[in-house]
Amino acid sequence: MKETIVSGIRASGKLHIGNYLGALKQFVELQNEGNNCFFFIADLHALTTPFEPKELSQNTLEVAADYLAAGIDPKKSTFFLQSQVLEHTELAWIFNSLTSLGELNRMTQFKEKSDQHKEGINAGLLTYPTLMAADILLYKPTGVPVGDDQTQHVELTRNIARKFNNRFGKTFPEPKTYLRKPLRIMSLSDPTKKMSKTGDEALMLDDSPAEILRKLKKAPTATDAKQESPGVGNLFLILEHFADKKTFKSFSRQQEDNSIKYSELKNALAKLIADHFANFRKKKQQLLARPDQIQDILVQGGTKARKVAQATLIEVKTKIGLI
Ligand code: AQP
Repeated sequence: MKETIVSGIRASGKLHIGNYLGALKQFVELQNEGNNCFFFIADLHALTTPFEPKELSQNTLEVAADYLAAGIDPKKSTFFLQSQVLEHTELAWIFNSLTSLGELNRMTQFKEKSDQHKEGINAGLLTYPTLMAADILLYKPTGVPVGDDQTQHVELTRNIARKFNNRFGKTFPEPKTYLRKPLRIMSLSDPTKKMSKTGDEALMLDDSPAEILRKLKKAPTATDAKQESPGVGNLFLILEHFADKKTFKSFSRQQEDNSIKYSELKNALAKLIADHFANFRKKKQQLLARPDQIQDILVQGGTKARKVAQATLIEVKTKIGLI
């Protein structure tokens, strides 16, 4: 049975391999399986952490090009910019009024991001999950493909849907999280933190082969393979996704018998990642050479998304007595 799928990615910077393996790769698979997909660039969510106007518009173009170069096809998916569909913020306001402060305070992302951006903690960062609930529920999806770090927000979305349905009558489905395999790629420089666009240097999808190798070379490993090392665990996690079974087994065996040379592992991994994204890099360059075309795609996608979003919002407003 075909599913209705919704997901988005913040316009806070170019996408990295964590975004790809945790989210984007699945978006493309779900689209190509023929599901009814809504994918957007969360530019409003990008306002919740420090930003510069010029960088924000450039980041939005970069993320759009990342989506398209990775295989999101605007003929198959509704692909749009969050801020161009005004219903997102309107429904978010309604959901703010149905959500307790306690629930929002419990969100681990709020705690993590407040620690990361101590100078600029704004109310938007706290209410991020109610905007995310609106982003999702406007399209009444059955599934939300997100990485491991976003599952708590999807859980809150389900609670909001349930609360709304109980009080005002059945309106929203309670969408499930699509986690084909829970996955969290960690930072290369500090493998106790997740790889993130706004954190330490991440492996970007359009990094050149030389850049990939340079970044991997700096990743901490262990002096003795028997030693428990989160850095090595992270490299193997990435390897598992880019190497064939034979290569993965060979390095795993070397790790077990303590004969591994981490420089060889890093060289092999750098080549695998660089080869995997060779076509992607070409496509992204071509896309960025025509920003007007990217904008046209987003405007058309926005028009399509709005039709669905408007119908849901009218239903919601009627049920809660706003019309
Ligand atoms: N390290 C990661 N491993 C696996 N999945 C990840 N995702 C993000 N980082 C990892 C997944 O990517 C999707 C898009 O994320 P987002 O930009 O909307 O929000 P985020 O989780 O806050 O992403 P970043 O990269 O950490 O960006 P910044 O630095 O701006 O906060 C989500 O599905 C997420 O789970």
